[in-house]
Amino acid sequence: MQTQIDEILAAINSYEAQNKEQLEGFKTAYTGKKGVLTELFDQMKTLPADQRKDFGQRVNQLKEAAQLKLKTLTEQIENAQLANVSKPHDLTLPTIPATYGAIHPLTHTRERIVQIFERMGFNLSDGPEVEDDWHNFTALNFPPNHPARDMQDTFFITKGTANDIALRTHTSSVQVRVMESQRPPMRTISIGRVYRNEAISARAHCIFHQVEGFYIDKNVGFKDLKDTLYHFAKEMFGKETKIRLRPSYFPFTEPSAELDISCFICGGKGCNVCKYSGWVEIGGCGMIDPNVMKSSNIDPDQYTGFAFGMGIERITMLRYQIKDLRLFTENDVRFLKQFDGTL
Ligand code: 2NL
Repeated sequence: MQTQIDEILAAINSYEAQNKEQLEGFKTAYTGKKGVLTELFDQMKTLPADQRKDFGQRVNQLKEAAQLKLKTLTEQIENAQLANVSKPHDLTLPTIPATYGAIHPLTHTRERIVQIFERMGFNLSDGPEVEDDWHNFTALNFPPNHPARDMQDTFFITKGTANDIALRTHTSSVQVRVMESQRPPMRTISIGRVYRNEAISARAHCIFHQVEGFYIDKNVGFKDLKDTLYHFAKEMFGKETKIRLRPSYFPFTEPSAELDISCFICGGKGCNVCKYSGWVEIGGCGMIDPNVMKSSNIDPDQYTGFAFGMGIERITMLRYQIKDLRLFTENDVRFLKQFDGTL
């Protein structure tokens, strides 16, 4: 019995631990629940009473030795780790690459649009996203019973008053504010978030972005509209781009047209982006309706103007061949990381 305890004591005293695993090994072998010490204490209970006291004392000495050893080993390993951390930096190691954010693709498109129109002499206007009925509908020649004024299409904040408050459904409301507060000649664009009461899908969203612009002066004609949009299309989508205007209807312009560009993916030959038509729609345009001019106290007999509107998401989806609108608002880094970090 004595030799057995001496042997264990010798083993404890000579135990060496270089790492945490070996430290754990010590605990398992000696101080742990299933370790030698527990075993010896169990053995003690089976001894005749006259031997128990002596045995117990020795096992207790062994326990103290084991605990002291455990403390020493723990300290040794902790110190070794600290020493490791405070080692001088290895200057030959490659640096950790810096991770930069990326410009959101919608921001990228917006900045490019602003740049193109600013170079043509347009300035940038801004206005509220929470808008009144006058600026969002009435001043733009929307009749009182137009479907866009329906709760189904518009997020109203107050409804049933003389001048309802709603989230703007297009950026034309900003254009109205410019027409009211400035005098021709005026060339301006407004860009921003607009809201429609729509179910979210790959092709529709309740929040999206538009750019709208107008040019009002004496003798502004449809040719000026065409030239401006043609120049924009070439700058935005490449020199070879062609435009096409298809007759359409908007309450605020007369005549009105849809704006198509030749498909820059297939060059007009037909592909699944243009649905084999060779053309893709990017917005609408027209000559500003005389009623709209009158609402802002601009004399339609003296001045004429063109106006246009385009979807930023639509243009961005074409530029990068993005197939699902929801990607723009989900902020999944796997999507965002694919775009340039710079403008
Ligand atoms: C589209 C159509 C359009 C306008 C927007 C406008 C603004 C004023 C007066 C007249 Cl102040 N018009 N904006 C004109 C024609 C079309 O947008 O499809 N947008 C995505």
